[in-house]
Amino acid sequence: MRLSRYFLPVLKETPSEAQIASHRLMLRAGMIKQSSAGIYSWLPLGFKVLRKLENIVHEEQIRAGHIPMLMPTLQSADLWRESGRYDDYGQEMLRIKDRHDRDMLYGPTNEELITDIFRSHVGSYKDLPLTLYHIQWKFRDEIRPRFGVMRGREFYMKDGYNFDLTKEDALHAYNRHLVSYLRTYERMGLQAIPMRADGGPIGGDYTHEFLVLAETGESEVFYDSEITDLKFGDRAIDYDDVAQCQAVLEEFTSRYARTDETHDEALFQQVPEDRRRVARGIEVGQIFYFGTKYSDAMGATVQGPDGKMTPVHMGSHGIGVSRLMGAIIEASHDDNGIIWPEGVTPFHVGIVNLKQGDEEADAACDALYSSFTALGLEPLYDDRNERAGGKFATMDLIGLPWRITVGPRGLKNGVVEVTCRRTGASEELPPEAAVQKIAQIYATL
Ligand code: P5A
Repeated sequence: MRLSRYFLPVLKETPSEAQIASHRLMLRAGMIKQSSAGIYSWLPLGFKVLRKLENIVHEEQIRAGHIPMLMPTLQSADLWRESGRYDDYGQEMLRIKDRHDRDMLYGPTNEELITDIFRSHVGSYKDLPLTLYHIQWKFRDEIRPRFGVMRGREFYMKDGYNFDLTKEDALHAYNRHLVSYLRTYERMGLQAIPMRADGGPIGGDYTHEFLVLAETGESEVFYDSEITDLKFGDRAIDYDDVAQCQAVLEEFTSRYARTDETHDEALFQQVPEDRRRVARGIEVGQIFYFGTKYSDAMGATVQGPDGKMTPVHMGSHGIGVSRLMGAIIEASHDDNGIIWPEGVTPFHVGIVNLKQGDEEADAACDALYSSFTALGLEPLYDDRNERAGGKFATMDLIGLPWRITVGPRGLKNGVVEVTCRRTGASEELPPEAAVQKIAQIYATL
């Protein structure tokens, strides 16, 4: 993409309404624009990152054997009356009437809708296990929407639902989700720690939240610092292997790690004092096992091997896809702007032309652009007639991990400058070597 043809409405001023770095930077980098409280338009740069996050989530869900689908945002209130949650959900639910005076709602989550689909089409244990998921907009009429996409009213969520014959099978589904979530967050350059939490309006008392540690996080968390040494990494995993998934769950949840809702001071005191941490975190996902709560209420049963009808065991599992963008920026920025991890960056590399209109510089930039594109990488080429300082400031603000600076002086010596956004380190390389270096970095992802 050439910047002269893109739509990147960066702001010079720091917006006064933004209290935390991610919100400020997303507004300044022209990624989002508030449309009303807690509701945002996703401008091209923000939308690009959202798609990247969504793709990673899809890839990891499919790898785990979960099946993608799409349910609507608007739901009929009748299903929620069946589960008893229509009244329970309170003011967070946006209630709407259609022209026939029927009660509708903008879905805050989809347990009822998916249970209805399941009971309409599945009648035998032979069709189990089954995990269906979608990535869809949700609406929760939060009393205090704030921090930009972090606590929105309209937000993008991946929500998955497992249906199993037994509690044991459903717990395997739970473990599978835990493993796939660890992989998902790590691919986004994040460490998200599973912590025992509370079921809240979803239900169930077996649930873990995934938290990214950050001073600006909304949750208070208590944990054993040893847990931060754990990495999932690129180990091989067989999602059908019950023991293997269970072992990962045990490895990642055996140390003390809880949100304030389930915090137990007496247990916490058993952690050696030098490892006890009280901090704040951003909740980027939550997994639940709630047994037969919805299948009992809504009659979702299957015929078991003994011929008897039995309610299915269920869980639901959510990732806050739009919130993740805020969490990544909170975890990865400096005074000059965002620093995207390579796995989610909107463009792979920025090309800055120091002397637009100079024949050689223009030709060298065009050649770099073609080389990257031919390799399947997306460059953002700042081809505007602007001062170098302004171009660098924009590149730093939008946070592309790699920048190539091209100017007549370097070209005389046959080199361009490659700069790493994270470290600020630069090196001079011939253009082909610069392309190779950057291509190699992305090839290992
Ligand atoms: C699990 C999937 C559920 O709703 N039902 C379907 C279960 N869980 S949850 O924890 O309530 O939400 C899942 C994740 O969504 C994100 N999230 C939000 N993101 C932005 N703004 C909000 N107002 C908001 N509310 C929830 C969180 O990341 C949460 O973990």
